[in-house]
Amino acid sequence: MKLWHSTTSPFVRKVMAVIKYHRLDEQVELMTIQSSFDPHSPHNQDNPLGRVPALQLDNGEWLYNSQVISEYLDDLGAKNSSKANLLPRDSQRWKVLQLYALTDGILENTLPIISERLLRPENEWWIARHQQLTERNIRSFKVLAEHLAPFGDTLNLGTISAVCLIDWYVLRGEKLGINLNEIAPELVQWARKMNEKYTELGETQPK
Ligand SMILES: N[C@@H](CCC(=O)N[C@@H](CS)C(=O)NCC(=O)O)C(=O)O
Repeated sequence: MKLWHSTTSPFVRKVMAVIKYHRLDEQVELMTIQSSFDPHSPHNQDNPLGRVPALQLDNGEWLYNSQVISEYLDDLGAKNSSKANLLPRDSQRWKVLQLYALTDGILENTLPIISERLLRPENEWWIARHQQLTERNIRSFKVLAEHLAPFGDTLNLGTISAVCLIDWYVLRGEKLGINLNEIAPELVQWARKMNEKYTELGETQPK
């Protein structure tokens, strides 16, 4: 299999954590790009959506979207090893998917902000929209903390997604004009503990 990959993307990191958890490293060749926003970046030839991650299966088919790819690899890994699924099959499944939906929603709310702040001059930023999205994100971080609490330090696709989101927010905090340590210090602390406890997370931290 081949994976369009970037070292900073929280979506890619989630997939990488699944790969490491199921020890699929040797089955997936990483193709690392410099900028997912670059229209000339080679991943655009394989993913019409222009996004990373994208995974090519051994039969040549492509999978787009980090959640679809993560679930595919989680199924594959669980079938070939004795490790439990990261997306549970029991009633916990919906709670884990809800965590994923919250983290994905915050990231999708943030992408239009970060792309402008990284790539456009300040006088072209749509400030009112950034404020609206940021307010939604701040509300959502509080709800995320409530939803995370019952999981403690367990590892699943939802808690992995949350760690990837939180660390990415800390990495990009200055550009975003948001200090997550002020808004949700308990989340930053929780992510730090998760990174220490699980090599899948510690080894995939954004650089
Ligand atoms: N919902 C998608 C989002 C993927 C995504 O937006 N990735 C970013 C990198 S962090 C990207 O490729 N952005 C390119 C662009 O927006 O042009 C997923 O879960 O895979």
